[in-house]
Amino acid sequence: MQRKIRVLVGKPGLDGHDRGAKVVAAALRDAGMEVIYTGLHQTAEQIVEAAVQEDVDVVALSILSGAHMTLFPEVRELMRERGIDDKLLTGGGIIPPEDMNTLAQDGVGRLFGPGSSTRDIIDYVREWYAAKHGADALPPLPAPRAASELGGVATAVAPPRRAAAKPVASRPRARAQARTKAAVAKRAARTNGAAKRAPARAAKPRARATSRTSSKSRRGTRRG
Ligand code: B12
Repeated sequence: MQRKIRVLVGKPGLDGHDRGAKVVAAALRDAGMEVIYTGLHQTAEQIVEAAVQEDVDVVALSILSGAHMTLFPEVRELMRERGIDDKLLTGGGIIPPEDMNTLAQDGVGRLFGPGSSTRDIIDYVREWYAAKHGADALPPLPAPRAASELGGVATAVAPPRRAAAKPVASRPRARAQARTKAAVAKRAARTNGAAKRAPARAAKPRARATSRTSSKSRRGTRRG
């Protein structure tokens, strides 16, 4: 029978880095999984208790504090004690490859470091689930959601940002830049006129001022 894969994303210890956990939790959810995020500062006991109560298939820890060599074995041991060591224990964070290898020997699944693709994480969890329950038990991946359904959140299926941007003329910053350019041009025209009317001696510095203004306005044009 097909059902959603249930994943507990846990943040054990004093580690306050929650961005990776949230990114991964959202990606797994968007891939059709049922995701429970524990929030920050959980003990290993709290995480395993939640895994038992929520009857999850996967316990996924995010650890960027450097305490992974303590926390993964602790959670693995508690999972054994509670009889849920047939579930997948995986995760990621700042974990050196040699530590990943050591933890793999203790029954911890694949671990993902910085820059890992969420696609790889999704595939890994789905492959583990298919290997345990059979390919027929694997629910299909949901169709990518349209940008409109995501309330403006950019995803791979959202149109490129520039296409969604307001037309240049209606943007307040562009309007302000246009007003500045017009004012500079008006001032330059006035200065030019004065230079023409003024005696030759006064014309020189004004001409320099004019060229400084126009070089500034040229730079402004390039930036804008
Ligand atoms: C942003 C950041 C912060 C932010 C955190 C904001 C937040 N709410 O998350 C702030 C400024 C608060 C911060 C504080 C600190 N930080 Co900091 N921080 C970073 C930084 C620059 C980026 C982390 C990040 O968000 N990356 C983006 C996310 C998307 O990537 P990610 O977390 O790595 O997640 C990916 C993978 O790791 C993996 N993954 C992660 N979690 C999970 C979970 C599962 C289930 C799976 C499958 C995969 C997975 O998949 C993700 C997608 O690719 C890193 C350096 C780095 N380049 O990694 C340092 C870094 C993590 N910080 C570090 C340190 C030391 C600290 C402080 C102790 C500094 C201090 N002295 O105060 C404090 C600790 C704060 C605390 N309470 O814990 C060190 C950790 C060193 C270590 N463990 O050996 C790092 C590595 C910087 C360094 N090079 O020294 N930090």
